[in-house]
Amino acid sequence: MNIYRYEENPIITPADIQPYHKGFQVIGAFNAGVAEYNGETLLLLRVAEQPISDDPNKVLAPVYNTGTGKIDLVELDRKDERYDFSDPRVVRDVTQNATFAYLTSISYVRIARSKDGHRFTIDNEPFIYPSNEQEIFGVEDPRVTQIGEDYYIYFSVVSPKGIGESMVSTRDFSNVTHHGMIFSPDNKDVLIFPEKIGGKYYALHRPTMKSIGTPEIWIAESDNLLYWGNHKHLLGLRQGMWDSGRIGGGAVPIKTDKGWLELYHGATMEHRYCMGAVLLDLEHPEKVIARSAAPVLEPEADYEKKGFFGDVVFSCGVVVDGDIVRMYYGVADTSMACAELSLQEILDSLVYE
Ligand code: MAN
Repeated sequence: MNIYRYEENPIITPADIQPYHKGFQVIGAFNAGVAEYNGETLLLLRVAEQPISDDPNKVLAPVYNTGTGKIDLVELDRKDERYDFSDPRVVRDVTQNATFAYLTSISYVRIARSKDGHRFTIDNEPFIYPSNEQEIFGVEDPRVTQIGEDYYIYFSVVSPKGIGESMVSTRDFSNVTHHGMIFSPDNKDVLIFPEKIGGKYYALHRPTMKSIGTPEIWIAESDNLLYWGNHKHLLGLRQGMWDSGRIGGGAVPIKTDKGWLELYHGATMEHRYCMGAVLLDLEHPEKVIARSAAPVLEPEADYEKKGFFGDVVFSCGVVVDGDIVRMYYGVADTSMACAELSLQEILDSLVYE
């Protein structure tokens, strides 16, 4: 597979972004949703900000306060045995089956705009910011589906009640309508298809089971994009392969004459995240036709291997221009990169079921 990684990668780094919160540092600008609007490529960046702690023994966990609209800091002692601090992303509660007690940063969505797809100017203000009880630990990993003039943006919302997916819509990336939670916890990686199929909207989603089952991709249908039903399991993990630990949808499905091409992420149990592809039937997207044996893109470059959480390439959106797939992707939970791939080469690399 020919992969052209941009020479200027990473194209956006935390250093390019002014913190929105006083006393915080930007530790991540990654996992951006992608939209084409008004002749520009928009990256809906997940910006992660972390409170600066001057005491190395203390972790300051940021929590959005729905009353004041500000971020409160919860002070945690690294020696406190009730908590596990080993994962840089989260603080786990050892007494509660290692569930997340806090996140170590808070994420929101900020827009970066570009005319050439290479050089981006970043908005000063957040675009989607926590606003309710379900979002007090932040909003993450947005994806954008354009249907006609409307852009539907959906993202993970994180709170002590779990991680679900909420949706907003906009026509101008300025005025936003909130539609609430469309997939209840625990669920992530929703991808809405860009058109109706057989009179229904379709979405991929990724429930995370706590009792039985593993984090795999499901498909659901809807009449109105808000209420989703007829859920079916679509794609599973594969033991011993690059997608053996967890999988989830990545970019909005691409319509080709061979079927819907979905670029999805897969990780091993050791949390090495790669991108791969699956081809779904054009008229019956719940049918898998073919799938990548090897990843389409895997962490190889230094900026993909090293960072806040290394060995991660994670795409939430692409721009398709003829045969060229411009894949924007988060690297090491830190920055944004871009690579160009050939649509035909991706299709040719798939193994038919
Ligand atoms: C995982 C990672 C983090 C994220 C949390 C909550 O640990 O994807 O980046 O903040 O889940 O969604």
